[in-house]
Amino acid sequence: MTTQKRVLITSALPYINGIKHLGNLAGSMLPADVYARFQRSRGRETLYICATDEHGTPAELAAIEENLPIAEYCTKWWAIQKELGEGFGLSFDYFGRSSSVQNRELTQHFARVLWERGHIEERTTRQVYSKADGRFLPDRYVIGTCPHCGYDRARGDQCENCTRVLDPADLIQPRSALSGSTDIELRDSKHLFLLQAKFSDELRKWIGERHEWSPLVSSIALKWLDEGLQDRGITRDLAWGVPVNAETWGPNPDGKRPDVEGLKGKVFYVWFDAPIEYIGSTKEWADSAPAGTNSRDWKSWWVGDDAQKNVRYVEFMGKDNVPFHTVGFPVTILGSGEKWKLVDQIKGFNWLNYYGGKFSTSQKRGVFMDAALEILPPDFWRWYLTANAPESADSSFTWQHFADTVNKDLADVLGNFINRTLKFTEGKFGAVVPEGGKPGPKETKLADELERRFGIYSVFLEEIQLRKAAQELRAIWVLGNEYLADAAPWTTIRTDKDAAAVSVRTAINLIRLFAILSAPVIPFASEAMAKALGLDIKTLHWPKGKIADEIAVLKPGHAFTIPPVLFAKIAPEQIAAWEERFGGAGP
Ligand code: B3M
Ligand code: ZN
Repeated sequence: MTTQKRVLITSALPYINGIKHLGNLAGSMLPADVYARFQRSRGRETLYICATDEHGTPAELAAIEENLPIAEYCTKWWAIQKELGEGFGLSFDYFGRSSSVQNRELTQHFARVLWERGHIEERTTRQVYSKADGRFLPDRYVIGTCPHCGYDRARGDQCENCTRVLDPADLIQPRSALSGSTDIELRDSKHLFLLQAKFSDELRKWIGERHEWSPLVSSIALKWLDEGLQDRGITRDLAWGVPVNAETWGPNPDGKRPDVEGLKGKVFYVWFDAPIEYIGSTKEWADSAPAGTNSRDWKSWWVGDDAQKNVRYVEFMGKDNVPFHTVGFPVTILGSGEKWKLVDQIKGFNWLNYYGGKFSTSQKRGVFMDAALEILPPDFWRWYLTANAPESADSSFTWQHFADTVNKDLADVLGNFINRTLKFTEGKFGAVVPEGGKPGPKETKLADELERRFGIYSVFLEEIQLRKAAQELRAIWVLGNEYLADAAPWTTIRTDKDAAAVSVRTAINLIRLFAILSAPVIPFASEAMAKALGLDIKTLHWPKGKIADEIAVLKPGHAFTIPPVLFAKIAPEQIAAWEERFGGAGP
C-alpha cells in the first residue's frame, strides 16, 4: 500500500485485571508499537492509541479479591500497566481508560443512536439471581457444571475446559462465585440486544472487499457470518460499567420508547463499550492537550469525510478478539448511520505458547511483563517477540530458544559489529571518524545490497509482516559484518591506512543507519547507538534518498564514544535459573 494517509493505530485494550503476559504483548501492543514507530520515522502523521479495558466481571471479581473498591482497583492497575508499557518502550500517543467520562459519553451516544435507528431492541431474558447475594449473577459471577463437557468449574460466560461460550442460565448446579451459595433461581430481567443478524449481508460485502486482511482474520470473520450471526445482549445487571441512560433516548422508528424503569441500574456489556474506547481514548488524548494547544483534533481521526478519505486505520489483536472487531464493533459503527471510520487493516495474531502450553493469567503460567523487565532489558524481549511473532501459526517460547535468538542476533551480529568497529577505530585513529581514502568497489557493492534489502525491509514493515521484517533487519546487520570481514581494516591498516580509514568510516556510518532501521524494533539500543555517535535518535528519520548517501553522512572529524555493552549474552546458568523460576518443561 503506497499511501500518504495519516495512520491511526490501535492495539486491543488489555483487561485491567493483572499484569499482562508476553503473549498479550506479542499479539497486540508490541507489533502495534513497531508499526507506529516505523510510520513516524517515515514521516507519516501517526496516532497510536491504547487503554485499559476496565469493565466486566473479571475486573469486579479481581477487585473483590484485592479488597479494593472497583474504581480504586482500576486506578491502581491502570497506573501499573501504563508504567510497564513505558518500560517496554510502547510509544502510545495516549493510554486511556475505558471507564473515562469520554468513553461513557460516546458509548451512551452510540446506544441512543442505535436505539433511535431501530438497531437495538428490548427483550426480557431469564437471568441467574442469587438470593443470598441479593443480586443477579451475570457472566463469571456464576460457576457450575458445563452442559457440554461436564467440567464442574465452568464459568457463566465460557467453559475453560471445552472453551464453549455459555450463558449463565445454561450451567448445571449453578452457584455464586461471590458467596458460593446455591440458593439460586432464574428471574426475568429486561435487557437490550444489538440486532446484529440483519447486518450479515452488509458485513459480508464489507469483509469481502478487505483484500489486505490475512486469511487468519478473514476466515474468523466469515466463520461467524457462516454460522449465522446472532443478535447480542449488550447490557448486564451490574453496578460497574457504563450506565444505560435510556431516559435520554427518543422513540425508535416504530415510535416505541425504551422501558426506562425496566432498564434502570443496568450497564452496557464490556464488549460493547470496550471498542468504543478506541475513540474514547482518542478524545481523552485531545482533552488532555496542554493548555494553549489545539492540535489534537480527535474527530479528524475518527469521523467525517476527511477521516474517511485521509486516515488509514489499523487494528492489532489476538485471534480471539477478531470477531468483536469484524462484527460487533462494525455493527455499532454501521448501525449509527454516522460517518465513523471503519477499520482498514486488522492485524491478527495466533498464540505465543509457553513450552507448548498456554500462557495463562489465571494460572500464572509463563513470563509476565513485570518479571520480564526485571530480568532483562526491554529490547531483548522486543527483538525475540518480533522475530518470532505468532503470525501464520502459533509460536512457542522456550528459554533456550529465547537465549539462542538474542545471543546470536543481538550480541553476535549487531552488538559485535558496533563494538568491533568503534573499538578498532578508537585504537588506530582516535575516537573520531577518520579521514583519508575514497569509497571504492567494496563500498558500492555494500550500498547496492543495502539498497535492495532496505527496500524489502520497508515493504515488510509496511505490510506488517513482522517475522520477515525481523529476518531482513538481521540480514542488514549481517551485511555490516560481511563488509568488515571483507574490507579487513585490521590488515589493511598495516600497509594502506587510507583504505582502512574508508572501511571504518563506512562502518561507523553503518552504525548510524542500523540505529535508524532498528529503532522500530529495538528503540532503546537504537537510542544508545545514536548517542554513541553524538546523535539524537529522535532527529533521525527513515532514509528517503539513496543508501549510498546514507553511509557517507558522518564526515571525518565526527566524534564518537564507545557505548556500554548493548547486549550482554545470556549465560547457560541464567537459562537454568529462569527455567526453575518460571517453570520450564511441563504441560
Ligand atoms: N480486553 C480482550 C483481551 O485483552 C479485550 C480486548 C478489548 S479490545 C476492544 O484479549
Ligand atoms: Zn465445557
